[in-house]
Amino acid sequence: MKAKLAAVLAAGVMAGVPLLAGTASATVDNGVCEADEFCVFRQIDYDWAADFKASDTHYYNNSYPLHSSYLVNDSVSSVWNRNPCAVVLYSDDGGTGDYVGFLSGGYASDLRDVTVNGHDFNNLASGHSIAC
Ligand SMILES: [Ca+2]
Ligand SMILES: [Ca+2]
Repeated sequence: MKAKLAAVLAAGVMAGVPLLAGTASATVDNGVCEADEFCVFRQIDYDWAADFKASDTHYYNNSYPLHSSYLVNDSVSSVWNRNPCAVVLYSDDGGTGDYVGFLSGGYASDLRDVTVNGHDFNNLASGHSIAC
């Protein structure tokens, strides 16, 4: 069973506003979470970013740009959605499995605190879709 999207939108109001600075022109896949990007982080509290502007439902072939030997798949521990669109993060490859939604501006500083179907979402994400 999939979690209800509404149940996880609360992730956007969790404590800890991200302090990372944006720049005028964001560069995707540079390991810096900039304006208009959707970012996942290997560490809690927004450290080690993988930054996107498009959907990517196959994290198994993504590494963290500034830590290239570390794969994104099953390693995400915090999230910040700076994209103007809502984003759904999936537990399994191909946009399947459990999922958690992040409205534009939504974030979660520690996915251990985001519970979906009785388990937390830490080290689980395998892809995301972006849709306005
Ligand atoms: Ca960037
Ligand atoms: Ca997974």
